[in-house]
Amino acid sequence: MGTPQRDVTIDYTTAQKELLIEKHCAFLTGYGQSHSTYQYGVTDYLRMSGIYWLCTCLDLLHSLDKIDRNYIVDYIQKCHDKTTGGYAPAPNHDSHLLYTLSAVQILVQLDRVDMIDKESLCSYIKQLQQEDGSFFGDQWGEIDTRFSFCAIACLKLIDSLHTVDIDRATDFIMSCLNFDGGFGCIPGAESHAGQIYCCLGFLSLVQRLDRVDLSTRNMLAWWLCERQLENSGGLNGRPEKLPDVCYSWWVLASLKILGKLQWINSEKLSKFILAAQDDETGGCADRPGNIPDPFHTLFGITGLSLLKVFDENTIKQVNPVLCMPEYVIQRQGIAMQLL
Ligand code: GRG
Ligand code: ZN
Repeated sequence: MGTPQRDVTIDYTTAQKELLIEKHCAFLTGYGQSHSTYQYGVTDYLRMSGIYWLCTCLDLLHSLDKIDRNYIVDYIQKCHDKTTGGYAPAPNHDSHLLYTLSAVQILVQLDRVDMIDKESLCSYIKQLQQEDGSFFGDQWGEIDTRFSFCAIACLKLIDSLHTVDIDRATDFIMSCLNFDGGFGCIPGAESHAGQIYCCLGFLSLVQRLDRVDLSTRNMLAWWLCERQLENSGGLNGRPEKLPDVCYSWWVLASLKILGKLQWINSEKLSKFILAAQDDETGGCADRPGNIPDPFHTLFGITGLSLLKVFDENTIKQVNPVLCMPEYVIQRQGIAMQLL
């Protein structure tokens, strides 16, 4: 017997079916400007990633001209921690690999790599690597395959992969592979679609997808496509969980890396994503009817981009590994492995 499914019921006869581009752009730009709101005040601990979500989504929607580039570049400089070489989510916060990746992604996207002090960034990342190849997220020592991905993605974006021990880092990722074909955050931890994206993304960037053998790849692709729920068409992140728009990214990007995107029912999933748009405020929520936010708006749009349900004049092509517009990756001449 398969695992039971939990799902939500959506009335697709009345659900939103059109892509609300103008409203999403207004929602995203408004989010970046509403500095006096409670929401803004309580989210400074992740602001750098918030800016990355906004910029990437606006760029994919052909609206990057709506942001104040100088303000953003200036903000990123204020978050640079000269002591460690990394970036913090907000000025006077501690640097962390998660926000370092977001800062590097934004600077690359805005074509301002000249603002990056490569040497100090590389030494920051290098000193976070451990004996077993894993990476601390910051000075406090949490280990997670997310941080391995962040370290390698940052280095790849500045053409400095050689800075760390790639073989050991790859061995650590492989030690997080589970019997079901999925990956967890540390060895022995449960498979989760977000961690699977990080591990496959890592292997793609270091061009070592050969470390996952053919039968494991198939098992993993099965596990991933079983995330699609019968009733709503949305994807969950692991068995028995509810569907959530952000898994349209974590699951689809993973399937794209494995060359198995066609194992998902694209029509049902795109209906679910479109239904999760808020037709009053703009933006996407995790599920239809919930409150929208920039995180789920980005991953709804990137999911639709991978599914190619709209043409490139509507949503630009997204890179499945770095979650940045594909034209930026091409401009930088960054190569990665896709099966
Ligand atoms: C460049 C896109 C990009 C990412 C950088 C931070 C990172 C690398 C990846 C995060 C991967 C990850 C773990 C995503 C999952 C996020 C999420 C929805 C977590 C919620 O998990 P639960 O267990 O929710 O609270 P469920 O859906 O299982 O109920
Ligand atoms: Zn989510």
